[in-house]
Amino acid sequence: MLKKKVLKKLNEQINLEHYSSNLYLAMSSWCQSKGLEGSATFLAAHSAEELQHMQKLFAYVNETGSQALVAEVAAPENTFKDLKDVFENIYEHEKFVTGKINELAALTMSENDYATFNFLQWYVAEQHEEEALFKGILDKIEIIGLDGRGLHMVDKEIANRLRQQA
Ligand code: OFO
Repeated sequence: MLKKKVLKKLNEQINLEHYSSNLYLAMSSWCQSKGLEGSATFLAAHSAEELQHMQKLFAYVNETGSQALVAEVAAPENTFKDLKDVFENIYEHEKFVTGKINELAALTMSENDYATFNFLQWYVAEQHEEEALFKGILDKIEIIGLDGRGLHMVDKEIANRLRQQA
């Protein structure tokens, strides 16, 4: 059984991963509406990954004999200024998620819950990878620019990242 404090934070993280999935789905839809198919496909795949992050937490909580909760998920933003705005938002969001994972890891350590601390290491590594991925995309946007054919080139570049990950 998990300690109450740890269980509460894990359930909050479940909700946050669900929100992340919805946010990236909304971004994918926005990209699709702008004809940015590479980015739309990349973001839809990322939305599915976030659902897996949620389900992994869900399964862990239930395995401990505690109850994972399904709660209301806040509505994400659906409108963005441009593709740079989309990826700036993602990068900021992922840094926020990293902070939450770190808080959780620190809590489990102070509560002597080493099993959960160990479980969370997967998320620590994943956050490191994701921050690097999105920072890399933002760097490309900066280098190529979004004017004229730049937007098309960036969209293709983002589609390639998906292929590299597969
Ligand atoms: Fe984007 O890694 Fe989960 O939230």
